[in-house]
Amino acid sequence: MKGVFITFEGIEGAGKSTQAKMLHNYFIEKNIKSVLTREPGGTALGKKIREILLTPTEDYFPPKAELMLYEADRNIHIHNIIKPNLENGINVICDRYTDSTLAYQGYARGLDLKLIENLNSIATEGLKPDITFLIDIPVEEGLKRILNTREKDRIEDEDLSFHQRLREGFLEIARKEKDRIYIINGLKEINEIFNDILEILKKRYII
Ligand code: T5A
Repeated sequence: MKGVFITFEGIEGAGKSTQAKMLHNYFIEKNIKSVLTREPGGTALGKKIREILLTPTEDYFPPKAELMLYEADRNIHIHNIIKPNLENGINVICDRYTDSTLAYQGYARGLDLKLIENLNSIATEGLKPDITFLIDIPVEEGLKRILNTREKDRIEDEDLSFHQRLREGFLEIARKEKDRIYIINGLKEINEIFNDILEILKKRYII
């Protein structure tokens, strides 16, 4: 039997990593095989790409170069982690995936959405998540949470309008793919959000 492919998406500081980790721990406690991974940087090669993508640089970083690096990271990730685990019946929980590219490089940066969809499909070799949780919070709240914990990276350092377009982009993507993407209110308390996620997984017969 194949594993279930679950992705978490959202703006900066939405609480995706927190919920992805909680779900992974839940599976492990229930003796359900699970792998927790992320993009960019889910593989050894991907970690090098992540560093290039997120470290501030003096060079002009063309949006298309940025896009192709995210897609290269994804293709390496698909071959080394995502597909092999799913094929071995292991659930894969991925912190960010193709919707992030559409939202960041497409809706926020302004690259052509069709171009991104094509590259997403090449990078993933057609593999879509079974279910996606979009943790939604206002931009100001997400950035506040990040500033409470660490320094902003290259992308978090974009202006407020970039982050607003990003949030709207994610919501638009979710409206277009209602069967796959569930919008979760990220302003709730951490355990309450996790319970909302478990309820949806139960309803979908995933747990
Ligand atoms: N990117 C990525 C692209 O541009 N294109 C792409 O194709 C892809 C894949 C990756 C960057 O790359 C970009 C997006 C990103 O800019 P990242 O590290 O994966 O970077 O993404 P971040 O959003 O930066 O990850 P964060 O860890 O900062 O945000 P999370 O995961 O949403 O938030 P989390 O869970 O770490 O929580 C942040 C803080 O809030 C608290 C947590 O304890 C933590 O302190 N928190 C809550 N506080 C109150 N209430 C809640 N419900 C809370 N939930 C969490």
